[in-house]
Amino acid sequence: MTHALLVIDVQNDFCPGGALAVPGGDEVVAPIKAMMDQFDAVILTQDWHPAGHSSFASTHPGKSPFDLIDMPYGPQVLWPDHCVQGTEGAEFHKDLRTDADLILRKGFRPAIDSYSAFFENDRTTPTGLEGYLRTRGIEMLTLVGLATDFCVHYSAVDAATLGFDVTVRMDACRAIDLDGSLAAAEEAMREAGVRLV
Ligand code: VGL
Ligand code: ZN
Repeated sequence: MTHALLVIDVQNDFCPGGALAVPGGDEVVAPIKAMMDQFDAVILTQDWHPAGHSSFASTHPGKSPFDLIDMPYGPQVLWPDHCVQGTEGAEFHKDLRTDADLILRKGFRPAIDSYSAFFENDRTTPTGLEGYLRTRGIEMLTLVGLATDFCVHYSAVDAATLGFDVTVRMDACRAIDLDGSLAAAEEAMREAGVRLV
């Protein structure tokens, strides 16, 4: 079976010193580097927002980072400005290997956030990744990266729901952990049939 490594959002803004730093975010780089040669394909995702993106608290007067708002597609956490297209914060961590087959950018539509590498947060707009994987004959996915409880979580659940065989390597992931979001994410991933190792 063709097995791909899907590396989620290992970008400067999610590493210590970044705008939306995930505790220990840079610790995933070394294990990911060591794993990359063991797969038939490697795909990197890159969170890639235009300035003034609707997921940024700064776009909504009176709102603060980590507030929850209602968007036309449902509730949305507001974030500090992060991964703005073309900025240093949106670049991959300098030690991440970028010799991947595909770099998939997501979150570029101003009005919709996109945690998952498969569907945006309206849960219906596809990113095109499913078609890429299927046309390459990829049936198994191992996920690593940032953050466990947001982009890794939603990507893993969508992949399993779409019928891929999905494993999350927890040792190569780190979480934001807002109000129990890590425990909830682990529960949701297990329920969807994702293997957590
Ligand atoms: C992410 C929040 C906002 C992530 C991206 O990569 O988990 N989280 N944008
Ligand atoms: Zn984002």
